[in-house]
Amino acid sequence: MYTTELQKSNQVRAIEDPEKLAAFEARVAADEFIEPKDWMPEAYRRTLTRQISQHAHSEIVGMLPEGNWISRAPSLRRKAILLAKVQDEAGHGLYLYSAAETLGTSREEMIEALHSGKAKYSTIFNYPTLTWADIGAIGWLVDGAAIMNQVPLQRTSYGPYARAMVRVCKEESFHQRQGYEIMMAMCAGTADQKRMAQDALNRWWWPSLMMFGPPDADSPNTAQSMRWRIKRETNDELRQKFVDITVPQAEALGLKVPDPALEWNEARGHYDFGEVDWEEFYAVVRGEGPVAKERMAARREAWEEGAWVRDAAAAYAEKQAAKKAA
Ligand code: FAQ
Repeated sequence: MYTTELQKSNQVRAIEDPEKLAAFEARVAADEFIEPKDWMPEAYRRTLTRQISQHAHSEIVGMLPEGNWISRAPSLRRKAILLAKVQDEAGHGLYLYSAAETLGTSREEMIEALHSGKAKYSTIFNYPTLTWADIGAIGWLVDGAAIMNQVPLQRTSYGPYARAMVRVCKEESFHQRQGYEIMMAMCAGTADQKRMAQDALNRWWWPSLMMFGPPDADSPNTAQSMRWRIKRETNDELRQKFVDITVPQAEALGLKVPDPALEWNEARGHYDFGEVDWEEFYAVVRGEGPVAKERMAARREAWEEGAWVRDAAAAYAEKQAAKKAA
């Protein structure tokens, strides 16, 4: 059972110095950035460490489904673009681990939490990439959902996270366009290519909606994170925005969104859409996604095989420090 919002808020108030807490909350309310050496409530530090490190893990695990297609991209141009995109994701992971480290948890601890299954990463990366059209669908939908979630995070209250998001968002918008351009090429191609594009949309649509997290009513973290301006929009608000922007893009491609309940609601000025399969979402969060085991095995192997690089870098740094001291 999750702790209720009121219990959480009472715990924070019971533990923290009331004057410091009030001053902190006033700064957040005035939209000031909180910086690493500033005083912050422990729960704020914990929530940010959790969210930023899980975001970093998602970027790194997110390299795997697409990395799988680098050697099979259909042309040199596509290969070069995909290679650059996957490298960008590594860069995002690195900025994010650095931002999380400023809160006092080491990179090794975060990686250990990922490898032991204690830390989460986005559910979306537990689905397989079966055809080239999946690479288009990932750029269009997955990067599209990521941007929708990350643009507001450029105004998150923690300075290092907000600044990392500025660069990440610029790169993600290039990623989204490259994905949409793959979909455009496939939809303007042969009947088989268009069928592949539709099949990719069918398989990636619902998992993309899951990326925004559980409905607000079932989200244990949203209310406090909104109050502390860690999150600037709720899971449901962002999911709705994503649907509203993406449905016309599917129509422009001549593709059908796989949701019979999808309908423009004139009165609301938004699309109504069907219920996400939340049981599937929670199963994937628990580590039961279709390729979850493969993803974690690949990450562990990469970590172990990269040990010599980390050791060499540490030995080099030690040598340089000794030289400087002498
Ligand atoms: N997957 O109370 P909430 C990308 C967990 S980056 C797994 O609503 P919160 C780039 C959540 O952690 C994609 N777990 O939680 C790319 C919490 O569990 P905990 C990643 C999920 O934090 C593209 C519990 O459920 N983006 O794609 C998910 O307030 C292409 C309850 O949920 C970010 O991480 C999920 N989908 O809101 C790379 C953005 N949803 O930790 C390669 C930053 C929820 O308490 C290729 N993060 N959970 O045990 C966020 O904005 C938030 O953390 C949310 C979740 C919105 C994801």
